[in-house]
Amino acid sequence: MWERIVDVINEGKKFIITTHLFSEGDAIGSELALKRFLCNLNKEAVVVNNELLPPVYSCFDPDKDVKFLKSKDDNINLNDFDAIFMVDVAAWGQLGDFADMIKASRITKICIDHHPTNPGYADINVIDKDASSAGELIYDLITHMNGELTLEVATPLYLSIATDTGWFKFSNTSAKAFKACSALIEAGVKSQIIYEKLYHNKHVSYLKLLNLMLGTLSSECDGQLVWTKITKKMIKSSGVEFVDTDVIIDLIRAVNKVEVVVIFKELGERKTKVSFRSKHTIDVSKLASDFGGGGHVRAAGASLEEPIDTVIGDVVSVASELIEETSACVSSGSSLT
Ligand SMILES: [Mn+2]
Repeated sequence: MWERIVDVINEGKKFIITTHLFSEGDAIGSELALKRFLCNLNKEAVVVNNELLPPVYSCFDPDKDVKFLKSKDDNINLNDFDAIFMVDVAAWGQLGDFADMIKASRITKICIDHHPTNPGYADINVIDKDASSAGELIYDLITHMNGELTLEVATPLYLSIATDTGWFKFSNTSAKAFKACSALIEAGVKSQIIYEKLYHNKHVSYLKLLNLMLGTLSSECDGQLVWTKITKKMIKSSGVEFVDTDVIIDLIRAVNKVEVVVIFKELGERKTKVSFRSKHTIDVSKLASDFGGGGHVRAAGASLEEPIDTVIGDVVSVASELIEETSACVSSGSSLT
């Protein structure tokens, strides 16, 4: 599966790496690990994203390796590079306007991803929907090439796998993911410190936002569908700088009847981000793709050019319909055996 990519790496000198908008642990971990691995092979590699690094991840990037596409200091000419790696990117649309630049260039386009909705849009595609994370695939590539698992490479790989499996809680928590993490811990990764940096770092303003979000909690379908929203006003009045929705998603998911959790985030007057999570029966990647997004069976998202309340109305009605259809013919998949 890696032959073509190994050839590109061996024959090339200069590489560029990028990932999707709204980047998170898997996206950032994968690109940092790949960059450091390529540099260990004495290649030149730069990470360029179409957005700034979310501040919670800056401790994983002490040398400021992640560059911002629109920064005035770095002038990126894609034709200067041998190949671009797009990691954890399921579709061109997830790259924003960077996609047009990449498509218009002569550069060899490589996609390494694990989203089942990925159509294989690049010149070379390694898409493994059974991989827990893009980071697990980068781990595979590195071990396939007998690369060294230095701590600088291992730490972002662990960040990828741990965050994309919800710290080994989700259905993608596999024996392979644990094997990779076992090797990463042997390489010196400090799991507890990574967890604390990510989740025990919140300001008290975050609890204020959580309180406001819980105040907007609503449900449908006898409590199987629960949603909440984050408006710009709520962010401003609570004073938070970085909104981490994982905590609220986990809180809602802890309620026994809940099957689908939806979080609506207002990004602008006519711009709304929707995050979907499900527990057992609903394929939220299908739900997300109905609204122009995509993702996984249990975690997916979409961005819409509509005001938040319009989006809430549309999404809740489609999701309710799907839940009602599904619960009529499927029993819960929560059996232990
Ligand atoms: Mn991922």
